Amino acid sequence: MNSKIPQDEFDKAKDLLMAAHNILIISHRSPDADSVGANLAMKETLEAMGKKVQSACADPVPSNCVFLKDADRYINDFNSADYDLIVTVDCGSHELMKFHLKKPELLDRTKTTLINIDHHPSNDFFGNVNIVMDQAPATCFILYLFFTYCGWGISKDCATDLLHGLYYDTGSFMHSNTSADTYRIAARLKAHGADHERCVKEQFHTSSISKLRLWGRALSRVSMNSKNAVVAAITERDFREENTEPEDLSGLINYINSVPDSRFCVLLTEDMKGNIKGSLRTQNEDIDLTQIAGLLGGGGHKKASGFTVPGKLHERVVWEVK
Ligand SMILES: [Mn+2]
Repeated sequence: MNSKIPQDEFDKAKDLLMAAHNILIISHRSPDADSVGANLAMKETLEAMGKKVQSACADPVPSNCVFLKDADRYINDFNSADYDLIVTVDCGSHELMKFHLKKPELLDRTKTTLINIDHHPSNDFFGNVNIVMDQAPATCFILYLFFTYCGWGISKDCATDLLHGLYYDTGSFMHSNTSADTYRIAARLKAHGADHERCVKEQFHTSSISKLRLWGRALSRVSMNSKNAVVAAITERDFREENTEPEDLSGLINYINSVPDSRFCVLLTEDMKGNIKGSLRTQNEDIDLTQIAGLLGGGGHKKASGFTVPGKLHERVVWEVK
C-alpha cells in the first residue's frame, strides 16, 4: 500500500471506539453508496466487537443500497444523550449531517464526542478526532485502511459494504481518483467475500422504465454553450411527469461528461424545494471545478463538484438570422 496513513488520528479514533458502548454513525444527507457502505461497514465491524451501534441519516437510503445488510435499520431521528460516541462518515462539512440544525450539541465538542471520517477537501474538521484523507477516493477506502490498521477482521458483509462505496465513488474504477491502492483494496475485499456482482448490478445494471425516460429527457437537451461547457437540465416537471426522483439521475452525469473538446459539463436539476442543484464534472486536467462551484457557494473535488442555489430553471430559445 502506498497510501499514507494518519497514524495519530487512527490511534485516537481506535481508542475512542474501543472505549465506547453505544455508538451512533451518521451518513450525510441525500446519502450515496459511499456514505451508506461506510456506515454499515462500521456498524458491522463494531457490532462484532460487542458494541451497540445505530445508523442514522436525515434522508432515506438510496435504492442501490437497499440490499446491503441492515440498510433497513437506519433511523432518521435520535437523542444524542443516548450515545457515548458519534461517528460521521463521508460528511464533506458539518452541514451535511443536517441533524446539527435541530441538535446543536453535535457541534459542541464538549457536549458530544465525534469522530469525523471523510475524504472531501472541503471538510471543516468538525469532530473531536478528524480522519480526513482528501487523497482517498472514498470513505470506504479509508475504512479499509483503518480496520486493517486496528487489526479488526473484515466480514463478508463488511467487505460488500466497502466495495459498494469504493465502486460508487470511483465510478467503477473509471474516475481519475482510482489508484493502484484502489485496485489492491478492491482485490482484498473480493478475497474477503465481497459480493462484487451484486454491487455492479445494483449500481449500474438496474434501471426502471421511468428512469430511462428521465435520462432521455436530459440527454435530448444536451448542448454546448459559448464557453465550451456541456449543459443539460432536468426540471421539477420532468421528475413529476416521469414519476421519478432526483436519485434517478445518479450516474447520468458520466454520459454528459464525454463530449470531446468540452471544458467541463453541468447537469442542472430542480430539487422540488425551490432550489437548483448543479453537478459539475470535467475530464480536463487544467480545470479546478471546486473554484467554479465555489463561486456559487458549492464545493467538492477538482474534477467533480456541485452547488445548490435557490431558483427555477428557464429554457431559453435563441433565434437568429444569418
Ligand atoms: Mn464519498
